Amino acid sequence: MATTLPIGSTDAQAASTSKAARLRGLLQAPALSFIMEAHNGLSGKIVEEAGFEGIWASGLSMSAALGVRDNNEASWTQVLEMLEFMADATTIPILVDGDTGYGNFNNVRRLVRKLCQRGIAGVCIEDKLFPKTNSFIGENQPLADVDEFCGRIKAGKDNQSDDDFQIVARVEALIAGWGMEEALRRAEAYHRAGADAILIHSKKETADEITGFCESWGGRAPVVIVPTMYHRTPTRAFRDAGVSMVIWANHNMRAAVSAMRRVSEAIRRSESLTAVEEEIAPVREVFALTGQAELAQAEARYLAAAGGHRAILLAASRGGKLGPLTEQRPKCMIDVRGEPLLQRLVRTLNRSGLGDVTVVRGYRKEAIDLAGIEAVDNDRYDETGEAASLACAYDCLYGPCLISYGDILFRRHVLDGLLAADGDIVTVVDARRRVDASRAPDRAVDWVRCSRPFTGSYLDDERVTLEAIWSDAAGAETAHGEFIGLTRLSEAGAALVRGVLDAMSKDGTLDGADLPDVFARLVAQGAAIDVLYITGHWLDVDDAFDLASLRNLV
Ligand code: SPV
Ligand code: MG
Repeated sequence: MATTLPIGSTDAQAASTSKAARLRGLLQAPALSFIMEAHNGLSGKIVEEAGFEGIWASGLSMSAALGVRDNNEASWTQVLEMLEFMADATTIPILVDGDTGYGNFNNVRRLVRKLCQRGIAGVCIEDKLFPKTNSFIGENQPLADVDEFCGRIKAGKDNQSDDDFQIVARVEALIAGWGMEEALRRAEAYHRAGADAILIHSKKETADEITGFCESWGGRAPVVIVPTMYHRTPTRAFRDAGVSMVIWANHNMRAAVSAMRRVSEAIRRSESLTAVEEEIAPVREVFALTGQAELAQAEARYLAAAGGHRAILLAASRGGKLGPLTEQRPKCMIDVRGEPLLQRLVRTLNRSGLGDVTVVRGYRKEAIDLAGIEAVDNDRYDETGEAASLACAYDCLYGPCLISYGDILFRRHVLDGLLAADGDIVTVVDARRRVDASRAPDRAVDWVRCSRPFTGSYLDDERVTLEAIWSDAAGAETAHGEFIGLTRLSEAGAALVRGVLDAMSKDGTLDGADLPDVFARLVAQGAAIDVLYITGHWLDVDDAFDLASLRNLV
C-alpha cells in the first residue's frame, strides 16, 4: 500500500515506509509508545505537530464531533469519510477505533478492505455487539461469542491488502465484569485467530486489572491500554508491566469542548471579540496548519502568472552582527513573528507567480529546510562573497529571472513593479534611504548614483540608469539612493551577468566580489542597468535595529 502524504508533502522518510508498517513497528518495539486521539483532519494535524508517532481515531470523539452518540449512530461510511480527511492531512499512522466492526465477519472484511484503500494503518475491534455502547456507560454489557468474534478477526486479516495492516482485538471482559480468567481466555483466542495486538480495557480508577493481566499474559502479543479512568497511574508502571502502546483516547475532543464553551460564553457575554482574541489561535496559524503556503507555491508553479520568471536568492552568509541569533541558523532563517524571514520572502515571490525559487545556502545550510525551494550550496561561504554565491547558481542564471538577497523583505507592489519594468537588467533603488546615512556608519549599504535623481513627480517617467555603485560610506552624500538587493534580468541581461561571472572567475576576482562589483563591471563595459526607484516599503536585516523594524513591518 502506498503511504498517503498530504498534498504537496515532501517528507522523504515518511514516504519510504508505509503507515501500516510504522504502526506495526510501534506495536512490536520493546519501547512503550503513545498515540493520541484525533477526530478530524485538523486535530490529526495538531497531534502530528505535537510529535506523536501515531493517531487514535476515537469512535467516541468522532461521534461527538458530529454531535451524535457513541452508539454507532454515525454510519461506518461516514466514519470512513472522516478518516480519509485525517489520513490525507497527516503523515503518521492512524489506528482507527472500529467499534465492533459494524456487524459480523462480512462487515469487518469489507471495512478492512476500505481502510487499507484509504491509507489507514490499523483497526481496533471490540468483542461486543452491534450497535455498541461506550464502555464507560452502564454495567454488564453483553459480549460477543468468542468463536464468532474470532471469525471477525480472521475475516479482517484475510482481507487486508497491506501485509502490515494491524488488527487490534479489544477485550471487554473486565469492563463487562466477567473477570480476569475470561479476559485471558478471550485474549488467547483472539491472538490465535490472528490479532496483531490485544487491547485490554478497564474502567477501574487504578491500574491493578491492567498490571494483573500483563503479568499473566506474559507478552505473548503486544498489549495496548487506554488509561482514561486510571490516569493517576504513573506511566512508569505501564513500562514496568511491559505494555506496548498507550492510547490517550479522547483528550483533544474534551479540550475542544472546554475551549469552545469558554470562548462562546465570553463572546456572547461581552458582545465583542477583543476579550478572547489573545487566547485563541490567530487565523494565520490556521492557514499554516492547513498548508496555505503550499497552495501559493503550486499556483506559482502551475498557473505560470509571472511570465516564467525564476528567482535566485542569495542566502549564504551568517549575519554575524546579529550575534547569538545566528548561531544555529543563517540570518535569512531568523524568526519574524513566528515565521522565518526567508519563508516570508518566498511567499511574496510565490504570490506574484514565481514558483521556481533557488536558494544559495552556505552558513548552517541544514537550517534552510523550506518546502518548495531548490537549494544549491556555496560551501566556501566564509571565504567568498555574493558573486561566488551567484556563480553557484550559474545553471539557473538564465532569464527571465530575479536575483534577490535572501535577507530582505519588500511589499508585493515593489516586486510587481519590477516584473513589469522594461530593460534587460533592472535594479531596485530606494531613493529615500540616503537620508538615513548617518544612522549607523558601519551599516552595509550599497550606494548608487544614477543618471538622474528621483523626483517623485507624477509626470516623471524618463528612463533612469545606474552610473555607479559602491559599498563604503565614503561618498554616500553623492548617492541617489540605495540598491535594495533586488534585480530582474531578461534573457539577454542574464547572459551579460554570466559573462561577468566568467570573466571574474578567469581573472581571479570572483571570490572577493559582491553583487555591486558585478554591476560595477557591467557599467564599466557599457551595459545599461535600468533603475526602478522606490521610496521605502522594504527592509533588510543587518543588525538588531533592522530586526526590530522588520518585526514592526510585517
Ligand atoms: C474511544 O475513544 O472511542 C474508545 C476508548 O473506544 S473508550 O472511550 O475509553 O472506550
Ligand atoms: Mg470507542
